[in-house]
Amino acid sequence: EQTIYLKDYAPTPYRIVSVDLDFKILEDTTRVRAQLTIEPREQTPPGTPLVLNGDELKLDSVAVDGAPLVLSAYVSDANALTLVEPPHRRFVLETEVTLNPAANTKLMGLYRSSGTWCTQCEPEGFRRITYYLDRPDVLAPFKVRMSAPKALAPVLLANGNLVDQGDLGDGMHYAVWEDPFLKPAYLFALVAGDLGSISDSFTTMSGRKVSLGIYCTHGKENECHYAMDSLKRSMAWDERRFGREYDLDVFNIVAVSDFNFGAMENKGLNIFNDKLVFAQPETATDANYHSIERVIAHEYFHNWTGNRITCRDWFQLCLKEGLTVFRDQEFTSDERSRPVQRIHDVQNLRTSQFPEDGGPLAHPPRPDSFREINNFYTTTVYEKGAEIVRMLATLLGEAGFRKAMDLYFERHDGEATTIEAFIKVFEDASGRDLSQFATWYLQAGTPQVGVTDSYDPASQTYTLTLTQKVEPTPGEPTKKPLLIPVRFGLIGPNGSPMGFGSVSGGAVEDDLILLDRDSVTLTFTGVANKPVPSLFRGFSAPVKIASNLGQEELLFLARHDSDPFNRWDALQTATTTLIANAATGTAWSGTEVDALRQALVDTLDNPELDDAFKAQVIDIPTEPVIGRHIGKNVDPDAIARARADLVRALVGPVAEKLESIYRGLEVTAPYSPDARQAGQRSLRNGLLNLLTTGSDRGSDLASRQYDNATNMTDRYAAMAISARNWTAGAPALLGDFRTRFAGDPLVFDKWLTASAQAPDDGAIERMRATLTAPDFPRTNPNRLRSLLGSFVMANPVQFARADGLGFRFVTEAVAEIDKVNPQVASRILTGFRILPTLETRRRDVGLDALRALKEQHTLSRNVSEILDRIIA
Ligand code: HT7
Ligand code: ZN
Repeated sequence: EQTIYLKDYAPTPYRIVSVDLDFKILEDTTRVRAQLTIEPREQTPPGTPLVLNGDELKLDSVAVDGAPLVLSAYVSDANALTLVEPPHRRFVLETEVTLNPAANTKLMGLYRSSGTWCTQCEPEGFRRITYYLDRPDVLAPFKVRMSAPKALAPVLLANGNLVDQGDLGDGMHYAVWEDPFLKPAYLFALVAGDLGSISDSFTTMSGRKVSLGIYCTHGKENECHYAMDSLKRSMAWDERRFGREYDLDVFNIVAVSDFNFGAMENKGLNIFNDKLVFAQPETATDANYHSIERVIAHEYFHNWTGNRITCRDWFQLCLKEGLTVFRDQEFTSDERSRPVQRIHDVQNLRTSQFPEDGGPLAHPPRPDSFREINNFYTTTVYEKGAEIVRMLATLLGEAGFRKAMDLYFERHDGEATTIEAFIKVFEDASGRDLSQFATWYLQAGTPQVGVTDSYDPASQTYTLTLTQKVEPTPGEPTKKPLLIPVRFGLIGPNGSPMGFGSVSGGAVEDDLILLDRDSVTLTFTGVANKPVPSLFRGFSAPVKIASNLGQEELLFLARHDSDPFNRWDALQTATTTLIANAATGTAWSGTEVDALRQALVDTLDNPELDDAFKAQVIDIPTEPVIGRHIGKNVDPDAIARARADLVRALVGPVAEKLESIYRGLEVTAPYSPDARQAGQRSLRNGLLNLLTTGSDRGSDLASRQYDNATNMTDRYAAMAISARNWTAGAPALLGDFRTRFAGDPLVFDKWLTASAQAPDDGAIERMRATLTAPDFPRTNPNRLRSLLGSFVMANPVQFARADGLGFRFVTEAVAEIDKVNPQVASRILTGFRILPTLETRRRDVGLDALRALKEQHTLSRNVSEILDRIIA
């Protein structure tokens, strides 16, 4: 199978000047006529063949400038159309193909979701619609005419502005959409269906009125208002924070139920997974509202970072995704609480990106080769990519960062560009040399930063040594040192910030240490007492910190650090260390547990902290996080036992107090998804979680909360907590939830997730029965991900069973799913990346399951690539 290399990049020999598409949508087939105005580039020699991409296409006709081509003038198959010797001038290529959208279960290209025709073209779906130069550096204006039976598709949408529409007789009607902005084919979109909608408008900063629409299945209109509100807030924020104004007269969003990803930023016509649009208190949780707000913002922000300025090739994916994730994180921080959002984002990074970066699927944010680009929409490209942009913002400061972003928009608007060009903008705007910094994009692996320090009271000198090391990753045996920004502070014995006279031995800019070598030793003079260092404030770099701090100092930081992130992190580190040590044979002492308990109770009692922050502090690290901390020879059963034991030891003496705080936190006001109310619920549910794992009180409390809940946040929490702790009440709650919400697919997903995350020995049988039930929707990505994705990522006890049952259950399911939807199958398979961290027995049975998958099935490129990288 072919590997594609960044080093082979070359522009196309032909340009596409404009695109005219005509879709005739009928019940069973769709005919696509494409008229592409094409010309050779100046340097293209006459006689250079023109090769257009296709994927599962069948050509009905082909003509150049209106004249059908003779057979010897072209070669066509499902994957390409080649004009052997195209005219050496501007010409119009006209092709016709016929598609069967209902049979398209891969959900790439044109497909049907619950009867609605819709498209997904990123990254290589447009070639499943028509023959084209399907790559992001081919930019063209698109005009789209579509006709369809009015009864089946009264709504006809595409990118840009609506320029014509009307009746055609015979029950058919048509619409013509024109997008004046040059765009790559991956941003093309079309929707045709019988849909309801809500509408609104937004007046931009220059006074233009933009019509906003959200389209959905009839009856769901009422559940779209939070998405609409999020959209308007996103539009206003991008103007305020980045000076970016929306550019078309229309912005439409369509919610569909079959979708491979979260959402897609097609120009002027975003298409969304319906789970990221629909929200009402009875069926959506606070976490769902939070995700809707974030993803609506993310896709909207792509209009500038992705659409107006796009990627030259797919190796540059991080250029749009990392930057846009950074922008959506900043949006949420401004709209809600900055420290809470930061903790949330770092937790996500540590739970999903660090394992990727430390395992067989590690790759640089800007990879230099791939077999299947769909496998590179990863947490490294997205979340680590966002961290890299955040470090640029840290290095340049707020004003410097904004100046650089302004220059980026000014210099590259309308272009398909690269990571190098992005870095250059930051260099030019700041006058800094960022060549070493650029290594973050080019090298895989999470740096480990070591810390040692000493204090000399006689000379009042404090010495701090920071080291960095990145373990080898696949294909990268040696690593270069990175430029790591370390935001820091020194804290004195009374808990107040400490000043110092001078610092030497390395680059320090205000409260920022630039760790740019394998080892940097800084000497601080004029330090009156031995300080406790607070390093990586706000998580200033995506690294693992091998802290030299003992439990006492960590608890000191938890109490005194002025940086909320580090206060939270100190307690997480203290807790993780105790559990990890216990799981590997070193028991904790009573004093350690008492001190940790006191720190948690003090946090809960502190009236100055908000509830959402407190909820994060009392959230005990999950088994996968502790497994990563241990790193090798991991025994998930031992971790689960140690974790539960520690929670019992922590909760036991204060269970009554925790229960009374829990009771006092009940929200009595009508439900609102705002950050304050959601924070209160998250603290209350965090306490329920502690009480359920750590005492006998939880099971009944959870069952009562479930019965009395007036919103999905509380009901789901009660069920999921019961399931995760497999309480006596868990089976009954799971049973009730399933029947109570039967018929609501998005709520069914919640049941699937809770059921898949339960660690009981019946989990696999329960999942197998669900998956093989005749009415299980086997082609719907949300259902499959809720069941299998949750299982592989969050249930190590059952997935990584020593008897191999969990691994085999997943590989057998993957083999079946792969026949229907390779993207979904390969993503589930990435769960096997934990194998190298497991104890030998478990690793071996996991590898056996993967080898059987490889030997017994014909697999897609998507699945083969992931499989080979894990087995290698
Ligand atoms: N840019 C999009 C990424 C994407 C995608 C979306 C839907 C289906 C398949 C997809 N493959 C890649 C989403 C985003 O990052 O905003
Ligand atoms: Zn994106």
